[in-house]
Amino acid sequence: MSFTLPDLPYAYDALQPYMSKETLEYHHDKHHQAYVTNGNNLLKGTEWEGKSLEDIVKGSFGKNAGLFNNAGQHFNHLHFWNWMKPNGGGSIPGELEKAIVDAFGSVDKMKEDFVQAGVTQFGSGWCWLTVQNGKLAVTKTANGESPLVHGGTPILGCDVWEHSYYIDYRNRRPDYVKAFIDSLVNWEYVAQMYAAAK
Ligand code: MN3
Repeated sequence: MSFTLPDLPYAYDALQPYMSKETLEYHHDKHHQAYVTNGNNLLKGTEWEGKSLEDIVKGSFGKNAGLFNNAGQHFNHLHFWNWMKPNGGGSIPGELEKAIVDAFGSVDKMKEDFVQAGVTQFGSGWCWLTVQNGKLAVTKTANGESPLVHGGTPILGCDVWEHSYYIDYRNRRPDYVKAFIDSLVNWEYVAQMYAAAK
């Protein structure tokens, strides 16, 4: 299976004022497209040709850095577009909310931990809400890694590479991650991933 770039699930200007049209044009059309193009080139002739994206990501980790970086970022971005929606960040579906309260004590504490993980990820990477050993946890990873290659199943991730926020927030990464968790998250999509992961 080769990688393809899907259209955004909303208009380029639909996430304003939290994420601009210009950011989405660069991030989706240039950055994600590059992972797709480079990933396809690097996949050719490898043992992972014809495998599912998740198998390629897990299989190439630690074995083929070029392929892993591009396939990992393709996986991360496919979900990232769906982890956001216009007028996002509202109420969390009941079963997921209960699991968050069980794991963190409150929704606010989970959000605080999530922002802290994004802010303290040194350099490029992602912060995550992940299912690890049947329980929800907040983690962070560098570059194109995700909980997939650390024994977990990601259900929400925020891209903290500078290309994701520098046009809109400049160096204010904390403001960006806070806006993401408070005003952009598509909790219905997160709840679907949680239901499939637990
Ligand atoms: Mn990105």
